[in-house]
Amino acid sequence: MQKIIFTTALALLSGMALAGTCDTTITGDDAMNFSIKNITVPQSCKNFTINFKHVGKMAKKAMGHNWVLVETKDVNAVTADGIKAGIENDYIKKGDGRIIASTKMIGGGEQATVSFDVSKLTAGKTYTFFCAFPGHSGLMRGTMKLS
Ligand SMILES: [Cu+2]
Repeated sequence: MQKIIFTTALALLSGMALAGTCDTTITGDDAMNFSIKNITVPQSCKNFTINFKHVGKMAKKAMGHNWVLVETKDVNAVTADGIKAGIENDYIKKGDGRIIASTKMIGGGEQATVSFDVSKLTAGKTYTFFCAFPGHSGLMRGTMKLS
């Protein structure tokens, strides 16, 4: 009996460790800060998951945040097209093929999750994640790379 409990505990622990390497949690707040600025994605992951939380109190229309991943060279153009798309489209141009992954726009107290196929990332390229709400991407941005 004890051996079974021990084995189950080990299996749970190793499962948690594996799951932890292919996802990360990032928060955004009312002062336009992302909690992390660099994300490294292990090449061994098939999919990578972003758990995104808005830990502020402000409403989406005043201080909305999303998490958008693009190749770094595309940040400015994707941001500009997103502003034209408006809040009804979460400040993302419909069908924008430059966007690798994005969450919906959320307000204070809300959360959103997105998973993407790691094969979409190329080793040696630099990727940038940012918030597409107008005026936020200057502060709310960070880099992602494949390890
Ligand atoms: Cu934002």
